[in-house]
Amino acid sequence: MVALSKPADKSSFFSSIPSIDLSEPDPESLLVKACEEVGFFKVTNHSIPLEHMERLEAEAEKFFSLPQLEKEKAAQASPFVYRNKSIGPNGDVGWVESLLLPIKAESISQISFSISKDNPDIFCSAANHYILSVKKLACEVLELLAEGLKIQPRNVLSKLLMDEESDAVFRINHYPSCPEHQALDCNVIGFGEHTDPQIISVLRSNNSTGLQICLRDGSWVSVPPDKTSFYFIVGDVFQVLTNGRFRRVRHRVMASSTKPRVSMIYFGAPPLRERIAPLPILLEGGEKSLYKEFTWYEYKNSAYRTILADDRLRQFGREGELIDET
Ligand code: GA4
Repeated sequence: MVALSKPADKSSFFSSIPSIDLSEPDPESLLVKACEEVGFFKVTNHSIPLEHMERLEAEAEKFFSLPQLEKEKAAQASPFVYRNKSIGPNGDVGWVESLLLPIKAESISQISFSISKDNPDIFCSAANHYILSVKKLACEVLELLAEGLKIQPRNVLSKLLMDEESDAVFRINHYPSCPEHQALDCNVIGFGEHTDPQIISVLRSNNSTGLQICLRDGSWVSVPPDKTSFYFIVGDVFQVLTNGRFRRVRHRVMASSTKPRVSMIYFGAPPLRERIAPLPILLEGGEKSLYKEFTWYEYKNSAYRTILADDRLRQFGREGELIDET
């Protein structure tokens, strides 16, 4: 059921993944460079305490350790989506089980009763707390990026996430270890390669390996585990908003034969009605837009008709313009 990849590419940990220390003065230009060159960076010294991350992680682990039937039953009665070894609606599979949660506080409170029967308040408060903090951090980084790009107003990007109607989602992935594959010289795909459709994703995982990103030259590199930091992933819509200046990054997760992985990802998205096109100020020098205009609703709908590895942005490119990639 779960795809096996070719033998591992023996990629070493990528020591030069951009790492941005938010406590240093003027991180803007480093952030812009990271988005332009890699589409991926790590953020350290961000002021979200490790206990807050671990509190939600522990709650999620409790849910994932329930009997399979109970997890499936819980999901039927609730607005969240639980998936086991299946990703999206079009047949993608992976060695992963996930919770996909809407992020409005009312929904979280409703969901908590299904996720944690014994103690819904603990899950509810841990999830709300974590999501609010991560959203705040994402907005802070988007504001620094706007400054680095010299675009006004400073909240031109962050307001899309702050909007009451923002279509952001939150995902918790659990990659069980797969000891039965230890002897084989192949890797088990946890979550197949893809780009995120949204603006920016903020990922945090337990101290486990598995996440890999694809560099401009097509090589895959492993992201070193770091449970205290956040990894930021440039999504398709951010590439459009910057007219290709920032590059979305393909990424994937390999399952481990020894250590289970838990990751929590906030996908920062605009409201469904939002029209997506390059920011006008970035076209002032006479640069042409590389993309046809679309709403986030249109993009999301079309994304849900694709399979994971597809290039979802291609059909929104203007004819004759060279858009991607390596
Ligand atoms: C990738 C990023 C997020 O995990 C996600 C995924 C979504 C899903 O699992 O339901 C998608 C995938 C993601 C991209 C294309 C479509 C939609 C599965 C799939 C085949 C929640 C998202 O927003 O897009």
